[in-house]
Amino acid sequence: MAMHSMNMAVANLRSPILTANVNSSCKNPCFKYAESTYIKQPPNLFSSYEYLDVHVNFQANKDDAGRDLFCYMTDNGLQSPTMRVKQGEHLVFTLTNNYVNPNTVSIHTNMTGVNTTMMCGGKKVTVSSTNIHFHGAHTEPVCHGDEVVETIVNSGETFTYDIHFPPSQPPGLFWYHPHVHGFSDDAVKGGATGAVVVEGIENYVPAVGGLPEQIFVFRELTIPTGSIPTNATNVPANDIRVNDIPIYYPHYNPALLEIKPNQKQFWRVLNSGSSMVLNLQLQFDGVVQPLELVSLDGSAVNSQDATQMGKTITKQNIVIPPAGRAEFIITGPSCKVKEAILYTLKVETGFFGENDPTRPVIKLLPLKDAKDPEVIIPMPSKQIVALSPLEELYKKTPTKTRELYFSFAFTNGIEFYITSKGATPEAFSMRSRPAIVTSQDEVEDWVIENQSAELHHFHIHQMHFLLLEINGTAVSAEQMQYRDTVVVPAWSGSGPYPSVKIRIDFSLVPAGSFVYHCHILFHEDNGMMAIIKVLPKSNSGLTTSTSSSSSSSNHGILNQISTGSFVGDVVTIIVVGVLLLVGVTYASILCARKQHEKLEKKEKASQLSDDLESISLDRNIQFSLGDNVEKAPPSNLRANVQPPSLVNLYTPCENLPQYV
Ligand SMILES: [Cu+2]
Repeated sequence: MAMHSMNMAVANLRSPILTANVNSSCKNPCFKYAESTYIKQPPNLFSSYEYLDVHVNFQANKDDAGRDLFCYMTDNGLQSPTMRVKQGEHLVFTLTNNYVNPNTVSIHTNMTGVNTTMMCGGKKVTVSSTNIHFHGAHTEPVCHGDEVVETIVNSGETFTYDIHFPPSQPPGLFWYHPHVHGFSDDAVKGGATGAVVVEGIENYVPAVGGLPEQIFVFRELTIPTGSIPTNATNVPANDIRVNDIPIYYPHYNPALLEIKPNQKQFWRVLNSGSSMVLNLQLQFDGVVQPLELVSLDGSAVNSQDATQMGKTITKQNIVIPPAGRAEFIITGPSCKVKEAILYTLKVETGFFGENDPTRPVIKLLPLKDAKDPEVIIPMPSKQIVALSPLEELYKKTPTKTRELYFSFAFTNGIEFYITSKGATPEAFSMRSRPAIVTSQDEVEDWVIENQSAELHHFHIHQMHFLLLEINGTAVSAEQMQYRDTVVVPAWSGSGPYPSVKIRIDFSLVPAGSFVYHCHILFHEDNGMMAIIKVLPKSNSGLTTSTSSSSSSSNHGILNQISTGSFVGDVVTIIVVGVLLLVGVTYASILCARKQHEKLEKKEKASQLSDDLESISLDRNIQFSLGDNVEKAPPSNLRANVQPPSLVNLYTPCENLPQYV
């Protein structure tokens, strides 16, 4: 971190952007803590003089169970730090890609026919390519900004992002992660995620002023196939880890959190999994505790209505889709509470959806001498009564309505789509042109339907949108919040398709091209993404398209053969039939595909070059560092042996349990 001036930042960006600078100094990359250990906060990096200037390495590793792990590490060994900036400030994020993969020479098939002269950074996409998306930032989708389609950072290369959070950026919890089409699922599931905090939420929701802050970054961890007993039931799609403490199936020993008795804390939860849905509930001795919801997706609740601004919403459980965030106030257990547990409850994901069962994730231990977290939220410096300019969008009249839908088909194995009604479904590729063109003149309502029996999670870059309806019914005042990611429920196989209706004020959105997609990243990698192009305000003389006419020549041709309602009905019937017939096949294909990918990776791993051998040497010292870094592989924990738990040594409010 360094003091920075605007000129220095600009000069930095004008210097050569790609250098052969593989930093091999990152030791112990992508470590995990042992299960049932105390939660530590991710390291914090704070802005200074309007800039946060960081150098971060994209690192890869494998654990002893053979899982691919990915993470970000600073040169001095901070793993996946939280970037803390204020409204109006810059995050200057220099990324070095240290991921070496023997398959690097093979170019992603999506690149065929791509005009690489238009690309920013690397000119090819391989399995070791990476880049960064700053999720939820209201910033420009340009080269060196928050642009994910044409920006590629290949192995050994260094690239600098300058992310300007505008003064109107809602303060709250955001995050960063790789977003290379075709490879985002593995990287995010492997753990390459970190939090971004835009400071100042206390001025919007004064109730958080003075509270200790806990950031919880939830990630996934694949379950090695061979470790699951043959008679196992209710196996989750993935294990969960919170702040890099794993919670392994089947015993689900939660991570431990020490907290002063009855203490109020401000919890900021990021679901950075690539597919899991969290459904958080806090229970003390089986009694559900209130969660005072402060913010969703980094936007204070009740921002849509100046008369309610600053008021929290009392919830018994909070659903957080992959990529979503929830910030809320909890009150810690008293000394009389014997068991205080934060659970994630089972989520209905649809017939084809993954299994996200009920699991304990954090056990709260009231301790009189509990240490406070590093960050205490400041007291409000001013009371802001409306989150300008997002306020009162619900009162505006939309200038345009669009209809989109999620679907999939067994093309090229399996493809996933997000399609504007009337257009032909098309899996996203690096060649894709904008599917929607609009302008900053428009206020648009989008109805997004789910025509498949698995839920999807709609996300659009560079903005927040307002949730208006679910399944054609206006949502309650409590649900009508600004978000950047929203669940679109699964279709049951009969009846109307589930849908959500959202409103976007494009006058508040940066001009340029960016993407919208499902945030189940396996779906995104396999096509469920499209580009929207936002033109500047109308005095430029440019025109915009409607939902049934796109500026893209491809889409224009497809629209000429768009279907009518009768054909639409026939298609619906066919879709129903296909869904019923191929349900089991679909699941088998997914399993087989995953299995095949794992085998491929195993084969490739056996061809590792000297580069990877050196990484392997690093790995040998990985588990000797740190008090609670995981030393034993988790595979033995799948057996019917309950590992020892620190909790057995614990007496509420008296003794601080020691590590064993
Ligand atoms: Cu999806």
